[in-house]
Amino acid sequence: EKWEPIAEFDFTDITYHRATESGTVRIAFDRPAVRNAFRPGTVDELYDALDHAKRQTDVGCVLLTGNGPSPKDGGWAFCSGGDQSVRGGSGYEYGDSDGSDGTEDERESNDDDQPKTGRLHILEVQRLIRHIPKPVVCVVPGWAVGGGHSLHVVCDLTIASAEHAKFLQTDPDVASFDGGFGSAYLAKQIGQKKAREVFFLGKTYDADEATEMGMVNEAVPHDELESTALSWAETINGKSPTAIRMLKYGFNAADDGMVGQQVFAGEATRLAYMTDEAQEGREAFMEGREPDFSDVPWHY
Ligand code: 1HA
Repeated sequence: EKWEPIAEFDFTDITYHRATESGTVRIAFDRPAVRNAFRPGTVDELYDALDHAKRQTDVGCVLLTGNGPSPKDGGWAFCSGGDQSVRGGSGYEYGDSDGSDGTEDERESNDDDQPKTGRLHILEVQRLIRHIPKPVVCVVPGWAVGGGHSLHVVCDLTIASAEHAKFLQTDPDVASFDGGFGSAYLAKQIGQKKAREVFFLGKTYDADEATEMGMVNEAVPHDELESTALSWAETINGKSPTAIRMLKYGFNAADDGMVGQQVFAGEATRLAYMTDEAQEGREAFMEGREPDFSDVPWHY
């Protein structure tokens, strides 16, 4: 078996595995009967898994995918975005995976007189994918729709099933809109006209078209999707972790403005702390003397 479950979590809406032979984790939406739509609890689980993956210093790559096929009709999906069946007047409502209406606390938060706390924290997940110090590869076995499409956009790489992957933006159909990475960053990938077409016309694109457009790296036969993704991850895991991390943040920096600079600079500080120069600065302070940087070269 190539994967083993990460036991410390008791997830209901996602699965979380670690590869037995490499520093790769696989996070998958696990609601195939609804094309892997996410509800608030799904998104919270996804956040927790990604945050855990972030902290594993022996993990270099995250695969983000959707389990399938659907037990109902055999259809495949990466993710169909926000679960429309739990979308209420002011947000998305929490509920249990068994279809019941949730715990007492959750029900309370869904009371019509109460402010809804059942919000989809999907934009926080997008930011985590963006800032996690390792590549996130989106593995698309079927539909990538709405907020699911936006998730694939924000991932570092996308690999898609040649037979089953389909890319579609329905945001304006359901009166939702991702005015951030899902649209503006998509335009950086495929150009302004094409990105506006994706959102304004809501056409469905297959894996070859999406590859041609530049938002998918490669379309591969469905049977080879997971093994190819794993081999990409293994390739990444063989590279210099520092170089990969600095490159990811370098690619992000210009588009992420001051936050992009901050994230990049945080890594530069980490590297700088490892120098003799930084040791001298700290030691001088601790010893109550002036720092002596006279031996430090002004590199060119
Ligand atoms: O963009 C955002 C956000 C942006 C910024 C900030 C927050 C955001 C939060 C959310 C979102 C969004 O994601 S908005 C976009 C929400 N998603 C959609 O509008 C997609 C709705 N689904 C579809 O268009 C289609 O179902 C499909 C293209 C994904 C698949 O079509 P297909 O293959 O014909 O299957 P279908 O029969 O439609 O679906 C299979 C089952 O899955 C159906 O249930 P069943 O009749 O078997 O009981 C269907 O209702 C269910 N399903 C599919 N997608 C969703 C869903 N149920 C709930 N929510 C869904 N998203």
